[in-house]
Amino acid sequence: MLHLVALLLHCLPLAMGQYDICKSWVTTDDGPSWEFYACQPKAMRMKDYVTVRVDPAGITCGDPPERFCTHENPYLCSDECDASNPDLAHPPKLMFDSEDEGLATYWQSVTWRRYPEPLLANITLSWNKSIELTDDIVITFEYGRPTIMMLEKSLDNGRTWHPYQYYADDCMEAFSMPARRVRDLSTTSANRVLCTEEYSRWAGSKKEKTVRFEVRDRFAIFAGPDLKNMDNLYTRLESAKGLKDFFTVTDLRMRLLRPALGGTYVQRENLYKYFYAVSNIEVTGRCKCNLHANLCTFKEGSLQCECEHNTTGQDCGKCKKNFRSRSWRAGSYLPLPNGSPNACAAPGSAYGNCECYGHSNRCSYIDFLNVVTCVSCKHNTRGQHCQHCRLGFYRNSSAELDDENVCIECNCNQIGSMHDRCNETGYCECKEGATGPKCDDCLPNYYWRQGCFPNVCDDELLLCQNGGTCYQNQRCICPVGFKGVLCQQSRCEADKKDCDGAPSTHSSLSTILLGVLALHLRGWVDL
Ligand SMILES: *[C@@H]1O[C@H](CO)[C@@H](O)[C@H](O)[C@H]1NC(C)=O
Ligand SMILES: *[C@@H]1O[C@H](CO)[C@@H](O)[C@H](O)[C@H]1NC(C)=O
Ligand SMILES: *[C@@H]1O[C@H](CO)[C@@H](O)[C@H](O)[C@H]1NC(C)=O
Ligand SMILES: *[C@@H]1O[C@H](CO)[C@@H](O)[C@H](O)[C@H]1NC(C)=O
Ligand SMILES: *[C@@H]1O[C@H](CO)[C@@H](O)[C@H](O)[C@H]1NC(C)=O
Ligand SMILES: [Ca+2]
Repeated sequence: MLHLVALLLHCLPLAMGQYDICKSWVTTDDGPSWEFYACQPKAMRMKDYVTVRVDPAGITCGDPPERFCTHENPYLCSDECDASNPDLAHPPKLMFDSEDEGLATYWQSVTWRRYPEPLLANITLSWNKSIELTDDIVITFEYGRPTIMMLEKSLDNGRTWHPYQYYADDCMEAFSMPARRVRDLSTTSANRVLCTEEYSRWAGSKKEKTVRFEVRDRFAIFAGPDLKNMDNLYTRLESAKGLKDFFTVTDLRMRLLRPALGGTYVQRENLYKYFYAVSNIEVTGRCKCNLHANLCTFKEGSLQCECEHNTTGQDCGKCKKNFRSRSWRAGSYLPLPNGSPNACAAPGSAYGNCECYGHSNRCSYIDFLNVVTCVSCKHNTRGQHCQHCRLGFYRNSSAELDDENVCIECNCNQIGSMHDRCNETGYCECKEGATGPKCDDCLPNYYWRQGCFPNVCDDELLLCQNGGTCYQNQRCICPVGFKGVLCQQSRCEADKKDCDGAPSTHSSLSTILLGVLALHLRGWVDL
């Protein structure tokens, strides 16, 4: 029978909203203990933690000062951008400030004075932390939205980039893609990268200011129009491959490819009205903590999960030291409503001190040795604690003991080496004449031919004699009349009968005839 306290605490996670507590103290028949749940931090305004970079250099207006005008007032070009004057400057940070006074503050680019050369700008946002988007990305443009732009994302702190969404007033012309709307996607295409024309057409710069990346519309495919059925979304996030990752980013990049044109063609005589101006970039999301943390704090310039469940790392992506008797796993939203914590195994459970560095999740007690040992070590490890490398592998010196890459295959050359074991630095043991870490090279004065063999001839010590030439260190090609490994032997000495130098006076007619016949045959064969 459960005590009332337990019942009350059980209801707590639901009352407070889903997945926002990691553990609670419950009392059962066996006495009080902790109960653990899958948990995640609250969604936050991510623009407060971002670093921004605008490319190329010199794309921000005001250096030197420049005049510009608007599509609404194209012949009154009295506005000025001046980087040296705080009142007239438009630096990138104005895309992330809070506009308390209600007055729009914005980053602004130089004008399109170099037309027809394209006016290109990249705005790159970096968090140095995996973020899970929970609401739409909303980019607000003053003075008109770009006619062509692209949104890209990175999942690895900017090392690789992937298209996220394409935006154009004519998708076919700009990207050779048909125009689609997120609202028309289905459960199987919810993570499709598409081109939309919804945010690029001219509708007056005051009326339509925002460009969106629609996270809510994609969630709604599973959770219904008002996101009422979040359980269904969470179930899908666990089961549909790639769906969670689709909403995860470490960096975002807006590639602005063509500015607003005011609904007509580019007017070359007035290029001061073409530029980009962004007043706000709203990114709402939560730290990705693999369902092992409900807090995420800003420390030393970076977001960091406050990991529970005896996990650690920026994303709670591994088990704490001494809690590695089981492989690390992310928490799961399932089963509903509390999910599974998939906590790292704590000491005190069955074989508390069985450390396997994450290479095994099973320990066994060996009676006659009185030791607990890891069973079926993975990642090419072996040993009581999976702390050694299997034969034919060596220790990766730049990897921790709990790294999946801790053991590297020796890769000894099968022919050149004695066996496929190697020493701690990856060196194989070579047969005679072979060398190199993997024994796939030959020592000087050896040549490679299914193994290393000593040179028969070379240009220094083992010289072919009597005008013979050395062929690939393997043999001497001897001139007519000589033979032997180094052509050191005259055929005359070896076989007095067909000695070229001194033709025999006793040669009979038949030998001559045979010779002629031989020449004829050779000629015939050559033909
Ligand atoms: C913008 O970033 C892309 C890569 O994502 C790069 O190819 C392009 O050259 C950049 N453009 C500018 C103007 O820096
Ligand atoms: C990124 O975050 C990691 C982990 O918090 C930190 O060690 C590193 O210094 C950060 N890098 C930058 C460029 O801020
Ligand atoms: C984590 O380890 C602590 C001991 O340091 C233990 O009290 C706690 O129950 C463990 N948590 C989980 C989820 O295993
Ligand atoms: C050694 O380990 C590091 C860290 O995990 C990894 O990046 C590297 O690829 C490993 N080296 C090899 C040869 O596997
Ligand atoms: C491994 O073998 C190589 C070549 O024989 C040698 O230079 C190296 O010192 C050896 N490393 C160790 C750790 O024994
Ligand atoms: Ca602003």
